[in-house]
Amino acid sequence: MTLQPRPSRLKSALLLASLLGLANAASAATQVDNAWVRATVAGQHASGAFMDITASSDSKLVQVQSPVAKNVQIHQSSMHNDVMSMQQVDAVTLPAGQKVSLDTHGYHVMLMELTGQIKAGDKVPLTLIVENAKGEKESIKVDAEARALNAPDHGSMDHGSMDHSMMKH
Ligand SMILES: [Cu+2]
Repeated sequence: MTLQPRPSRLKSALLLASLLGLANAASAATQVDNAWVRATVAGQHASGAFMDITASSDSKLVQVQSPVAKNVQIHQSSMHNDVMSMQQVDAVTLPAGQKVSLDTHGYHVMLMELTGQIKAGDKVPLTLIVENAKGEKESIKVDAEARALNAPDHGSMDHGSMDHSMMKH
């Protein structure tokens, strides 16, 4: 059978490619855990994404992309005289080996101009662009689970109860 070598060579090439892919994933410089997105109600145009990010070397989160939103920004919430506000930031600093939480109190990923409703249980694809101190960029893909508005795992300040449409972005 003279045809034998070609498919088997192709197969081993594919196997090699997948092994290399796994090796790349295992050595990824930045780890993302507990990614979730707040589910929305019909007609809501914005939502937040939250996660824990740990970079292996001094880095910064410079951009986030998602197919569910036409405009994705990185925001920082702050309290001034009991008034909550948030503003866009260029990047989030990720010190080497230190877990940085994007949560409902500080930094978060703002998904704006949503293309549709995000329902609890949906998997929302996010691509994080992280830049290290050498200026090298790494993109990390995560599937964030959408959780209901009343998800109980955050503190007294409920980001979800705030009406983003009334906030100055
Ligand atoms: Cu925001």
